[in-house]
Formats: sequence, structure tokens, C-alpha cells
Amino acid sequence: MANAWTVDEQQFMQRALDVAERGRGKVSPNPLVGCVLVKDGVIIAEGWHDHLGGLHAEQMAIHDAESNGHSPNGSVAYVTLEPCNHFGRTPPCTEALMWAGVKEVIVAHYDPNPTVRGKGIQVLQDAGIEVRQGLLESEASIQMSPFLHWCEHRRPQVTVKLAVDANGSVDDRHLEAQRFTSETCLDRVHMLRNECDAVLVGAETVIRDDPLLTVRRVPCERQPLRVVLDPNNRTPPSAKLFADGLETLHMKGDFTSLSALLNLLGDREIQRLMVEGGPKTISSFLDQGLVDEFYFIQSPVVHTEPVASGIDAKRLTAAGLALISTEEWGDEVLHLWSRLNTSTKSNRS
Ligand code: AOF
Ligand code: ZN
Repeated sequence: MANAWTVDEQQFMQRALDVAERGRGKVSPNPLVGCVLVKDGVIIAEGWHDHLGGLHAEQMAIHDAESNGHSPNGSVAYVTLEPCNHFGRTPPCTEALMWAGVKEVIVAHYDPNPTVRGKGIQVLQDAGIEVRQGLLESEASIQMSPFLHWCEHRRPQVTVKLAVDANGSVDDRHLEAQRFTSETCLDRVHMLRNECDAVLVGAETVIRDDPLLTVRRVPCERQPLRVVLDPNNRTPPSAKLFADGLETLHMKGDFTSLSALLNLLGDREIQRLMVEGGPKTISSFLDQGLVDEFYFIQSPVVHTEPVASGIDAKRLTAAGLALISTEEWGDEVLHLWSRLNTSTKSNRS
């Protein structure tokens, strides 16, 4: 029987989810986590996991209360993830909550990390702290989906980005290689890259576009790992991405199993992989049922000598994806397709 949550409780957890967003792009391989402390129906402190190695959300919230002159003693903590009970990069949050005198902890999502898995909740309950779990759980699971996916499958969630013209073409043979989407759209793509741990393209894209595949238009603390699939060893050694000193994983030769590649990236704690092109590479991921999210960007421009992408709604549906939202990204329209809100399962073999 699900808990019946009050409107206030839902709003407090929503605030915890909102502040967790402040760590976006900075905490991987940790999840985004937010926490608010509530006393007498009012939020007295907020905390979030801000960057890898930084304080956990609960500890930041307790600090926040103290530095604002509030005592956390007797407060209720709303946390988006089950508090940890282990010494990792920080001491256990369970101890911090007990020491602070928090009387109740409300958790959105349990922590599937093998070092936690219910132990955090158990320790709090053993100490006489009331714990309730499940408030805005599915919202939290979407927010921390790369972490949850990696805990379950030990391989990255796969996010594809593809930009097409008004007729579904990815390129104009008539022109030198050039971007056809707007500046605003490019900003959004860089934001998305910044949320991913690795970016993958095929040799074709390196040969035609000579891209850097770095995050440049938004602040970035750690550049994603670049992965180039080059089965026929065609990538020129002079390509820019081999020359900037950042790491590139160059998969030369007959590396046919994308599934094995995902396992390899998972072993490196890559939790979210962005596949940026081109259509041949993207098609291979779709055909093997390996795509979790698809950012399909449609531009109003019309190419003179089009190069058909071969990817449309029918194809995405066949790959197990569903259209979940449509929004404007500058001059373009983003159609976001996903399997994530129907299932977090994928297929590690
Ligand atoms: C929490 N609150 O804000 C976060 C938690 O390496 P560490 O010490 O930062 O620990 C990382 C693990 O702790 C991570 O894999 C996840 O299980 C949990 N993250 N837990 O209580 C937080 N970020
Ligand atoms: Zn913790």
C-alpha cells in the first residue's frame, strides 16, 4: 500500500529534487542528490551533492542549517536518495543525520549501490528515527537514471543526438561540412554533452566534420571521454581530436560488438554515453536495441543535396522508444524519445 503523501510533503521533496539539479554535470559517477530540512512546516536548510568529492546533500543541508543559525535538531529531512551508511569520499550521512538530531527522514529513492542497499534506512530506523520511502520516487529515478542504470547493468545509459533538416536529411552534399542548427541549439547540445561521461562518433563523422567533441559553450569541470568507432582504420591521424591532449578512445579494426563496447565503458564508470553520429553509427545502436534516449532535433532548413538519415518515428518506435516531449531549441524543434520512463531495464548480455 503506497504512502499517502500530503501536498506539503510533495512540495518539500520537489524542492530537494530542484536543488539536486545544481550538481548536474559535476557529480558523475555519483548521482544527483538533494536534501531539505523542515521544521514547523518551514524549510530551514537546503543541501545538494555539488561536485564529486564534495559534501553529500544531507551533510551540506546540516551545515546550511547551522550557518543560518537554525538547529537541525528535531527537523524532518527530505532526501532524494537513501542516506549512505559507509565511509567513502565522505563520512556516512546516517551518522550526520543522527548526530544532528533529525527526527524523521523521508526518502524518494532507495540506493542500489551495493554498499548501501537498504542499510542506510535500517541504521536510521535502528536509531529510532522514523523513515518513510517512495515520495516522488519516479521523479527521482528519472533524475538519477544514469546512476541507477549503471548500478543495475554496469554499463552506460545510451543517449543519441541527431540533427536533421526539414526533410530528415543529415547533411548537404552541395556544401562544405558545416553546422546547420542555431546557436541556441548548439548551446543545448553542449549542455547535454556536459551531462555525459563519454561522446561517441563513427569514423565517417571525424573524416567529414573533423570535430573536437569537447564541451566549450558551458562551464565544464571534466571533459567527456571521446570514443571513435573506426572499423576500417580510416580516421586521419591529423584529426583535431587526436591533437588536443585530451583522451580519445580510438576503437580501430573490427570491433563489431557494441554490447562489448558498452561493457568496457561501464568498467570505466561511464554512466551516460552520448552517441553523436552519423546515421550509420546511430543505426547500429538502434538495430541492436541499445538506445535508451534519442534527442531528435529537427531544423527548418532544407538541404539542396540531401543525405537521408533513414531514421524516423517508425524506426524509433521499433527500437522500443516512445516520444515523451517536444520543445523548441532555438530555431529547431527537439523531439525527445525515451524508453526510460517505461522501463529502466536495458540489455547487458
Ligand atoms: C548520500 N548523499 O548526496 C550522495 C550519495 O564516493 P562517495 O563517498 O561520494 O559516495 C558515493 C556513493 O554514495 C554513491 O555511489 C551513492 O551510493 C551515494 N551517494 N549518498 O547519502 C548524497 N551523493
Ligand atoms: Zn552520504
